[in-house]
Amino acid sequence: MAESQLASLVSRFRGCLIGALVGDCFGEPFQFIKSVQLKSVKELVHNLEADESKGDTKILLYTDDTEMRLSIEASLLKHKGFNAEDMANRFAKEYFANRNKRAYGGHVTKIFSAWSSKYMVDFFLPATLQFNGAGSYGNGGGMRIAPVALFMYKENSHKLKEISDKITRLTHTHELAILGAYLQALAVHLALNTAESPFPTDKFLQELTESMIYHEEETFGKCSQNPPSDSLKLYSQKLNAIKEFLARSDVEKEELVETLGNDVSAFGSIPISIYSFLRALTEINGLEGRNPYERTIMYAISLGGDTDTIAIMAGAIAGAYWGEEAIPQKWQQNCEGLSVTQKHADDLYDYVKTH
Ligand code: AR6
Ligand code: MG
Repeated sequence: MAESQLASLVSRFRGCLIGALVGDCFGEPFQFIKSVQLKSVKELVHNLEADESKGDTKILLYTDDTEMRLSIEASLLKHKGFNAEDMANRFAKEYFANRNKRAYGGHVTKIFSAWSSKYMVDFFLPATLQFNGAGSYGNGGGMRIAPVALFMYKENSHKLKEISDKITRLTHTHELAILGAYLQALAVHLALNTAESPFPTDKFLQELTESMIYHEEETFGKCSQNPPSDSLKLYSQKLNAIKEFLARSDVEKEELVETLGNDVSAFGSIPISIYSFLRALTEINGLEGRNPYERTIMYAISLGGDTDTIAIMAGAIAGAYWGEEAIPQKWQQNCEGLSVTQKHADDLYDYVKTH
């Protein structure tokens, strides 16, 4: 797709959710591999593209990331907004139906069990008890948040944050998980609303950074007697690091991972997902001939670590900007859950058009 041709809004809605789905399904096979190489990511993609449907194509399965994303979409559409009980029940129902298939996070499943009690009244309570009351800082909030940016397409970032926070708090109450999920939602929301070409990287990073500085101060306090320690400015600092990395041409994977992370924590995965999208706006060695969406997914996975979740988050941002057309048909058709994802994207688009 030529850089000057921006995708239509409906194509961006579909691009966002299908872009996320592909990231999850393509990232999943690399999830537990110690050292992922770009060469092996290319091999997976080449095999999949070369296959002429001889009957031996193995559909790539989605993980907990997509399972929970689909529940969020269904619940938002049904209730025309956030409904804690309905969303919690959908999360739990899907988990108990497929519990061995989707590789859920190590602790979040305790919350599903608590919700299933017939005495359950406060659906926000079980998450507050995780990790001795500290709450989870896993990336489970960020991995599933993309549809919220679509649902809130016409709203401002404060409204976006309100709903992102509520959905995240159902399972993750650590402030870094909540801020991280909001950062991911905002990145998708900004990409979706960007009508400039080429993509305005500096403006995008500046908006994300300003918003994170504001919310980090709001969350942790800006009182001068009690200045937040470095760790409490994690996201704005990592966004600054992204800007510096993008200005250099020689960044090694080790340095990136050491600074931005590539693990199951929100702060160790959301920044590197945003970086992957931005880095893939320009050519990447070894990925010549690939479009920016394809580069985003293949590059994000090649960084290793929590590959399905990093690729789902990078893919949602890339798809929201580049649109459905940038995602090769063959890639889409090899993913479990394509038709329900397409339907949810169209339903969310219809919802925002009429509200
Ligand atoms: N203290 C120590 N470790 C923590 C803490 C904490 N406060 N919070 C999280 N962890 P979980 P998720 C670690 O269970 O966020 C799937 O593979 C801890 O090791 O809340 O939904 C998905 O694809 C815990 O087991 O689940 C995602 O990649 C882990 O973070 C990921 O898991 C995950 O936190 C999402 O997991
Ligand atoms: Mg994961």
